[in-house]
Amino acid sequence: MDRIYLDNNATTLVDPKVKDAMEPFFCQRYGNPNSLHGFGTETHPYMSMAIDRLYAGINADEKDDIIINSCATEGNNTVIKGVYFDLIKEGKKKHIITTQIEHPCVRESCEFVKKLGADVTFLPVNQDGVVAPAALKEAIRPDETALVSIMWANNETGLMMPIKELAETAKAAGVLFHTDAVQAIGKIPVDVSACPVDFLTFSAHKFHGPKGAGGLYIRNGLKITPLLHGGEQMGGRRAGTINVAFMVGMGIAMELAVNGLAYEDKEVRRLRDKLEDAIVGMSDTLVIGKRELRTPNTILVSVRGVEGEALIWDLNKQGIAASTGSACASESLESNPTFVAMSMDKELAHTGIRLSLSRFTTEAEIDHTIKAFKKSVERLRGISSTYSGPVGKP
Ligand code: 7TS
Repeated sequence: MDRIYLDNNATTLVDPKVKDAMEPFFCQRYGNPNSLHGFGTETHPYMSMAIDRLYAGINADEKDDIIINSCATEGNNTVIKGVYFDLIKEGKKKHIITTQIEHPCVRESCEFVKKLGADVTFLPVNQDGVVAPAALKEAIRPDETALVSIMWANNETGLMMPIKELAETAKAAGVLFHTDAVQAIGKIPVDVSACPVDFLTFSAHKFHGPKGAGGLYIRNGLKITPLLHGGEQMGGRRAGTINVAFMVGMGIAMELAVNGLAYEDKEVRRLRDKLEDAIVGMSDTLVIGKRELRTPNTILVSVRGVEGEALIWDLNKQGIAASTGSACASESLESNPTFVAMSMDKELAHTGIRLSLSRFTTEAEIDHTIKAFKKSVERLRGISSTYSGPVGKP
């Protein structure tokens, strides 16, 4: 076996069908869509098809907007800074609620607007590792809260938040609701018509599309100050020449991802559970979060006596790619708010590794990973001075 990729929450392989669909837009249909000549106008039907696929993928209404941008980091920055400029700077409202478990692009955007004068609450998660609607309800200040921003699924644990209830809680109080759905699209159904979110961000490279392409869904009629000023692209909501190739690729990737949801729920879940059962069957290992509360592809596991980083390096030597959590967060899992909140065995939950599968992961790869994982843990425990055998045994 050559190499095995189990870091799909960081990024994914571009589906060959997506790559093929993008190909003509580099050297043949490369016109600027805003140009009036044929090179420009011939791109328009392809852009419409792409946007239709994105609308269908999240079940958006035609009155809603989807702004094509460069990544989820851009979408999340746009919402938080846009709301700051629209509602907070003018002194109408001043409060934003987010959580302690958001991706750094949400967390740091909130820290940024906090420095400019916004008041930000970072909600903790409960013992299941999720944000409880009751906690959100309590944190909302009806006359002051401008925005709630809560991720749909966490990138490190795979834990899914009760987004519908959270969005309903915010809407009942008349507060705007944003969700970072990067780790939900292609893993679980995402339907904006069934869930009253105002803003939703996604990123193509997390569902087998190209890196550098993302989308920001905005519910009907909502105005938001743009992050990028310039040309009139995206109806004046996001300036910059449209990357037609990536937009087309993202559209196809969305369609394939949504068509693959049943496979994800059945087959990817079966392979994930097989790997997880084998890991949990080893002594002194802990998987974070109840299975039924997690996306079907993710495992965050902690192994007593073994540093996460050491395990990653050892697996890497065996050709297996895993991660210590988010590639964007350098802090150790010791300070991961989910671990802290779940108040589990602190020594065991001290450090961990994330294994994330995709629809391209095969059974043979999982079987190989199970053997390699056991080998790595035995080797590393053999050289660890802190591990002295399973707890509870002499
Ligand atoms: N939001 C979430 C929930 C993410 O998981 C990521 C990337 C982003 C936003 C940023 O997306 P981008 O489109 O700007 O790249 N998360 C990770 C990760 O877990 N490991 O590496 C990147």
